[in-house]
Amino acid sequence: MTQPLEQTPQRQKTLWWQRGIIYQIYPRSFQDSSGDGVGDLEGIRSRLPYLASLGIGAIWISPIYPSPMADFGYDVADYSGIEPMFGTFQDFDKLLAEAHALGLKVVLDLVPNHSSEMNAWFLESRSSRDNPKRDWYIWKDATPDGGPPNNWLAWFGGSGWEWDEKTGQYYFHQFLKEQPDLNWRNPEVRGAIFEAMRFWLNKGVDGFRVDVIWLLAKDELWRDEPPNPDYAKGQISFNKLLHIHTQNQPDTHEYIRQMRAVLEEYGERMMVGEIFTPLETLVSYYGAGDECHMPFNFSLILKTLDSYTEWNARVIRDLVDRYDALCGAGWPNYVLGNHDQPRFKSRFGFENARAATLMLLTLRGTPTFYYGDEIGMVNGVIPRERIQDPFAGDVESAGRDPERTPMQWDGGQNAGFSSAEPWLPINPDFQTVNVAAQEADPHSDLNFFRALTQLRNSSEALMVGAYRSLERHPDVFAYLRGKGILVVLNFGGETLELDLSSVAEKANLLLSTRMVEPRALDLKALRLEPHEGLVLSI
Ligand code: ISL
Repeated sequence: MTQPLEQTPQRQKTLWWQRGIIYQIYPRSFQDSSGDGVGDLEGIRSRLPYLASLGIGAIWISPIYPSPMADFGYDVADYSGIEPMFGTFQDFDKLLAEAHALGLKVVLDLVPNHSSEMNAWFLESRSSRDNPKRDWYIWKDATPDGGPPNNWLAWFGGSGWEWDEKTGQYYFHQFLKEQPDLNWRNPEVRGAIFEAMRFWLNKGVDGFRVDVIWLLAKDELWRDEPPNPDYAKGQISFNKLLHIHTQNQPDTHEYIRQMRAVLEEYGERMMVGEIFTPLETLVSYYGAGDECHMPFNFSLILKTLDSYTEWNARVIRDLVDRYDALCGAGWPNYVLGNHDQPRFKSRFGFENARAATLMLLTLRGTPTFYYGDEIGMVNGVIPRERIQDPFAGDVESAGRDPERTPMQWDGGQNAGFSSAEPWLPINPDFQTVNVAAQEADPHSDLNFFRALTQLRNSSEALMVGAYRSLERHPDVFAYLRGKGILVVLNFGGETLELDLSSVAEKANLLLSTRMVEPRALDLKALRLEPHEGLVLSI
């Protein structure tokens, strides 16, 4: 089991994924080099110097495998290939080598719960009932009245069962019908996924972000799921049931241990699992230090699967306190945004974005940061006729497209993302919110982000020091990191004066969200401007 860091004898024992910031790249939207309006590997490679300048430790790239793109890559047609739209193996190898030369780790997305319906495995499986791969997916007979075998639903709407005319059975899919679930109870399936992992690990990738890892095992008795008594109109239809037979099944932990064992063959590699479950259950995915290195902690985004966490000092302090304690010997982590969730600047309010960034990078644990958030990108505006996300149908909105708009590199044509019309519209704010404009402004969001990562990377206390929150003003979240760092965040719109002299008399300001000059401050009367965040040394 991983030791709490304070107890590890030498600090160099901490690993890259504990010290470094993970930066998520949605490859379709980062940089297009081929002129088709969709981002690609060569585009990412061309932006490596920018990525290195951010002070991050690793990039996680959303799926780049061959895919019909029903769910934009989360429908994998070949686990050991590269989607031609994204490039070639040569492009990938070059990207990996150059990233490593710049000191950046590369984490790939692994989607083991389901494949694409166009995956050769599924094509075989659906070809006949006696095909050797029939049992690689989940096939069931209809009920006597011809209905699906049980009431299980798909996340993106409707029944989770799809009738296959040719072979006269239903197959199960937790997402789109184009994404059939693999049968993880079949050891051949597990072996095939482990082989795919080894394929990429042999190439030198540093780890995997594992898609919906908590859904791998399904109830062996295929029991109906009970209705959700708290279901309210307006929620996605998937929430009509309580998913007690398709989520968090005990056997999933065994499958994760087997995946972890594959990673252990390669030394210092990392697996971060995508899991949406209350914190008490979430931490069970550390296992005994033999499951996920990190189960993603989405609590700064979601309160429940249907409601967002508010930007409220008490709410956030309580959840950080609870989570930090629950982690025990497991290494914590925090996420503010990803390709499935509205941009945090839009969620928390524009005025709070810097304080939120400062918090993410100063809490104890690995931060995962979403591309574009460092320049303050907000939810994009998607006209109805340009909606791409298949999930949008069920939620009656643009679904997840607003957080997937192209990276804003400059104020020129298509924001420097592509020479062609981009697959999703560029945000209307791109002329002011872009990398080139912000490079030139020492007080920009981009340069604030760099100052923050620089500070974090130079401070043992910020990277690995213990966390302890302080009880103070209702609008303030303040905490100590290690022995010498104090972080104070004003969540409200009022100027405040705090007496923090019980912590120390004097402090040195290291960084403020307002980017004022570093200076000595008196903690007996510490002034905080509205929405301001401070990192202080004491
Ligand atoms: O996006 C969501 C709601 O905003 C989630 O319900 C999401 O679908 C779910 O968390 C699973 O996400 C992952 O698997 C999906 C894929 O569409 C997502 O992009 C991926 O992050 C199926 O592979």
